[in-house]
Amino acid sequence: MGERAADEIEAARKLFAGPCVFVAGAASLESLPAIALPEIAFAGRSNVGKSSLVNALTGRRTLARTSSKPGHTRQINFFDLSGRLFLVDLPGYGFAQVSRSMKEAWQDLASAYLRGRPTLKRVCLLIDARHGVKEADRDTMKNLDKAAVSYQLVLTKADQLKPGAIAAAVATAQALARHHGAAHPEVLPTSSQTGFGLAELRAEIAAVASG
Ligand SMILES: Nc1nc2c(ncn2[C@@H]2O[C@H](COP(=O)(O)OP(=O)(O)O)[C@@H](O)[C@H]2O)c(=O)[nH]1
Ligand SMILES: [Mg+2]
Repeated sequence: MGERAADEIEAARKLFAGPCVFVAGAASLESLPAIALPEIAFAGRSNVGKSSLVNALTGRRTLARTSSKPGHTRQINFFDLSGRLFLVDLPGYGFAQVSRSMKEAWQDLASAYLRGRPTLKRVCLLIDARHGVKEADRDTMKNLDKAAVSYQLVLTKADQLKPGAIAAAVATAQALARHHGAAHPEVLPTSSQTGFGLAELRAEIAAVASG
């Protein structure tokens, strides 16, 4: 499995080369944009590379703000890709540098969005390829299973590993995904820095959004 046809790769490349505009930054459920397009959300621990991946997928350097400071993205950011889908950059979890109450407020928002958004087609659950699935990721996986929200594990920062270690990290994550009801069986390794794996992830997102 996993081999994408060349025409799917090319169609996805074109889609992601199209216009991508910031729609809204929602800090509360009331300020979410109206339901309009299929949505693909990016979730994961703070600093895992969510904003970098949204930028790299769309070939923009500064669309989603990136930061070396964990916990930087404090709202849910929506980007309209070519009028075809919304890319959704979620606040990270597991950060240590904010107060407990702020942390809970952000997480409540993210989990309410994940559980209750009818147009949400897929969550890309980002995992640092060097660190693998952590406790907080397992909690998120369980919650997504429970809410029956389709998700796929996406390994980030693969440029930091040798090819053999990437393959091993993918295998480990895939073995785990098999035990989770709502998890896609295939795990995609990526690097926002080198572009590794981005064509395949674009094709997966394009297929899910149009399906
Ligand atoms: N080596 C490497 N570093 C990355 C990659 N993607 C993101 N980073 C770095 O990881 C840090 C956090 O990235 P960011 O996108 O802000 O993470 P977020 O908190 O999940 O949105 C930044 O210092 C990025 O430069 C990658 O593919 N490779
Ligand atoms: Mg971010």
